[in-house]
Amino acid sequence: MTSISNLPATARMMERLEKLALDTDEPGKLTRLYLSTAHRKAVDTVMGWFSEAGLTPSLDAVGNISARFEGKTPGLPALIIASHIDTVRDAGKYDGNLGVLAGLAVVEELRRLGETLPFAIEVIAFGDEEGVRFPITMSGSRAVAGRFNMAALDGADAQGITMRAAMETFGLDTAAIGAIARDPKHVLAYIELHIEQGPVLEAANQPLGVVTAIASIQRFAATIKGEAGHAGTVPMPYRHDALAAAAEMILAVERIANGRKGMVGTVGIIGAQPGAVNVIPGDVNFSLDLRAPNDEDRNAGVAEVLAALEAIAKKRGVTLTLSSGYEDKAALCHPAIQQGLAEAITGLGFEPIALPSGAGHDAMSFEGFCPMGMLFLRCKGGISHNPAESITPEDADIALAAMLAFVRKLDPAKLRG
Ligand code: HGY
Ligand code: MN
Ligand code: MN
Repeated sequence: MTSISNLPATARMMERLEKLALDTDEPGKLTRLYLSTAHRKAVDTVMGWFSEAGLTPSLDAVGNISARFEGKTPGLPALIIASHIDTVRDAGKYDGNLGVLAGLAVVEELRRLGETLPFAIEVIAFGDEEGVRFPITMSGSRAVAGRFNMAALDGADAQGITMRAAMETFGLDTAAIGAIARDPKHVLAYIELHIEQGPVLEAANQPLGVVTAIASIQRFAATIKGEAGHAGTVPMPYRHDALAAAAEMILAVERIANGRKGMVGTVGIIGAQPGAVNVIPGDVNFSLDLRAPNDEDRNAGVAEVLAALEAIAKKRGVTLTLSSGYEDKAALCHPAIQQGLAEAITGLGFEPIALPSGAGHDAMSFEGFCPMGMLFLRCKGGISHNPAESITPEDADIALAAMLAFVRKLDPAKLRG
C-alpha cells in the first residue's frame, strides 16, 4: 500500500471492516438492523476489538458500545469519536462502520506510540442511526446527548415488535436509558469520520472533505384510501385507484424537489393492498423523505409537496393521511473543528474541500450539546446504501493520518465559548 503514512492501524482497520460486514441478518448481503441478531453479533465483534486494544468497552441501555482512553490525567473531558454500526438493507461496508473503527484506530495508534492528550477520547459505536427498523432514527446518539424520546420505545417495526420489547429481548434495561446521557461539562467535542456518500470529493480529486452543515430533514408515513374494485368491470372514469394516485404523487415529489435548489425528495418504500392482479388497489402506504440544505428551504419545500399531494387526492377522490415520523433541523459544524480538520488535511498536502452533508448523521444529535464536526472520506462513484460502496486503503490511511493530526493539535481552549 503506497501511502503517506502507511499506519499499522490502517491495514488492521480495513481487515476489520471486511470481518464486520459478515455480521449480517441476510447471508450474502449486509443487513444489520437495530437490535437484530446481526447487531448482537456485531456488538460481540466490536467489543472484542475494543478489549484487544486494551480498552474496557461497555454496552449501554440502548445498545451503544463505548470505551474511554484517558488523557494526560484521569477524568479529563472527552473528545467523542463515533459513528454507527447499524446498516440499511443490502448495505455497503463503510457507512457508519468506518467511523467507529477509525476512532478505535486513532486510540490504537496513540497507545502504540505511548501518547496521551490534554483530553480523553471516548470511542462510541451507536446501535441505531439509520432508523430502518423503527420509526425513530439516531436513537443511540440521541441517548448519549440526552435527547432520547422515551415515547420512541412504543414505536413498532414491520412485525409489530416495539422498540421496548426488542430492547428487552436484547437484554437491555430500558429503565437505565436516562443514565446514558453525558454531562456536557465532561464532553469536549464530537467528531465523526464518514464516507461522503456523494460525488463531490471524487470530482475534486481530493480524498478528504470538511463538513460545513448537515441537511434539514423531515420524513412522513403516507396512506392513501381509495376504492378497491374489479379490474375488468370498473370503467376508468369511475375509479378511485389508490396506486395510480400514489404514482402521480410520487412524480409530484420529484418535480417539486427538482425545482427547488438543493432539495431532494424520496419515496423509498411503497405497499399496495389487496395486492391482487385483477383488483384495483384500494389502499396504499408509502414513505416520504424530504431534505434541503437549511430549515427554511426544507419547510417551504415540505409545504409545497403537501399541498400538491392533497390536490391530487382531491382530484382523484381518495383520502390522503400523512404522519410526520421524524424531523431534524439542519446542524451546523463548529467553526473551530472545521478549521482544525482543514489544517490537518492541508498539513498532509491535500486540499480541504468544504461541503454540506445531504445525508443525516449521528453528529446532528450533538449540535447544541457540544462542538461537533465531521470529516468526509471519498467513496467510489459517491455510491452508498448499496453493496457497491467502496473506499481505497490509501484514502483510509490518509483519513487516519488526518484524524491523528487533528487530535494532536486540538486545543480545548479553542473550543470553549
Ligand atoms: O438517511 C440518512 O441520511 C442516513 O444515511 N441515515
Ligand atoms: Mn451513516
Ligand atoms: Mn446511512
